[in-house]
Amino acid sequence: MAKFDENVEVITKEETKAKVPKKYKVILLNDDYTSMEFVVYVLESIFHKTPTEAHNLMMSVHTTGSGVAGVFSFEVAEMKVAMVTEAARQNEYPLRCVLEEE
Ligand code: TYC
Repeated sequence: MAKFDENVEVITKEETKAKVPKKYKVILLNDDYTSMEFVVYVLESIFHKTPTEAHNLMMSVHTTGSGVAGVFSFEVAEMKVAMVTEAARQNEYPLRCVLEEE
């Protein structure tokens, strides 16, 4: 609280609450045309999965329709989506992934 003159009082309150940054899921979507090998390659190279993790996650996406490849800050998640999309287009696959707020 600061008193400037007889008539005006300015009350200041410090903003102390640190906001927890939101996290975003990168969700891989199934399709009928992308090869299983390519999806495994994407999960290993872009999402740093082990060969076993990549295989299991790929099969889970294949059977259920979607799966979480990873959880990241918005900037990193956006970059992962761009990298997957670019690699898929280079290889002429329709593979898609999307962001979802956690
Ligand atoms: N369904 C694809 C196939 O049978 C494999 C696949 C798995 C594609 C996961 C996309 O995100 C995906 N070749």
